[in-house]
Amino acid sequence: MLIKSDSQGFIHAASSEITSLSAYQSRRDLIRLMASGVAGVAMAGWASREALAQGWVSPGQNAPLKPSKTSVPGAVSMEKVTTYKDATTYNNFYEFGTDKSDPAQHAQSMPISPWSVEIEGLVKKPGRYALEDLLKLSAQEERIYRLRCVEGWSMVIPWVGYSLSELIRKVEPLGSAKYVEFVTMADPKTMPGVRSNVLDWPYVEGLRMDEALHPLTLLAFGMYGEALPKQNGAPLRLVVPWKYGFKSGKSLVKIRFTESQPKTAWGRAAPSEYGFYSNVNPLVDHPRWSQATERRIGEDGLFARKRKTLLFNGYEAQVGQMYAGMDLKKFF
Ligand SMILES: Nc1nc2c(c(=O)[nH]1)N[C@H]1C(S)=C(S)[C@@H](COP(=O)(O)O)O[C@H]1N2
Ligand SMILES: [Mo]
Repeated sequence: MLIKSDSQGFIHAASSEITSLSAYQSRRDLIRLMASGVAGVAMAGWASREALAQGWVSPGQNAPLKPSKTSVPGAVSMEKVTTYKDATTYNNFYEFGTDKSDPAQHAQSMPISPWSVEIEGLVKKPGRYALEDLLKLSAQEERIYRLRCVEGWSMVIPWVGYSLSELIRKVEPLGSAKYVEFVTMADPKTMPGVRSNVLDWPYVEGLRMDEALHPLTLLAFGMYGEALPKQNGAPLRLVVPWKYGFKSGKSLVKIRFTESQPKTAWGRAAPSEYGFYSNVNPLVDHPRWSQATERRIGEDGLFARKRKTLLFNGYEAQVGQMYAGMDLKKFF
């Protein structure tokens, strides 16, 4: 896609498929500039140039999604969004290898159409749900979440999707369902990492029912105004913004409602290192490293300072109540 800005600084796309991204990033920056008191047409020019320079404009290779504004309090971070390039080339997706550059390189051969998600366990409406039906189940919203990896880096990503609770309510879990287990794609033919024993495949994650029903828990189909790139978990993934990144399973194929706490892939691999809750918490260290600070991807210049990691990744006002009275060191 070819993009240029006119004398007023407004972005024009040469192709018909202008992504909502350029428009929305400009809007965001305009709002930020207005708040800082800068006025006039120069603003628009600055915003569009900045959007291009920063690489915020995506290449338009994935199907555009048309998200509406988010309806969930706390779901929009005002921090600078991570560049599309960083968000799509620095990834964890061990099914495609353990290097950060592996997913972008190797995930492209993963077939994602047709795709369906099996709903099973303690639920009134189990069955196989086609991706097309899941996409239509509720209005897609844009949410700009921080994602904090347990390894000590973070990003800010504009996701597109809807609250997982929308799907959960549709399939009607039984009263006995206390947890939700998430199973992701594991195909040794197309995923080189699945042929290795770095983890016990498939990658399994889980949430307590109240966490799964929390409005911030996002079933994501896209990012930056487009369908998810494969390396980021196409065609659908979870995003749980107050937990370490590994709780956000990519390329979901199964959602199971259970009475007992699911055995997660990382929990089975290293139980003393990766607890079931894995809430972001600067006061609870990983046994091998501190969790007090983080490096924001894109800010790693010579003079870049480390950021202080926030309790529940900054979402304490929204989610803290779910853990009232819990010993967060014990339930790490
Ligand atoms: N299936 C699957 N999902 C996964 C992972 C994985 O290896 N396999 N890695 C997790 C980890 S450790 C992180 S930090 C996030 C990274 O998401 P991103 O690459 O879109 O930023 O995905 C999570 N989801
Ligand atoms: Mo992670």
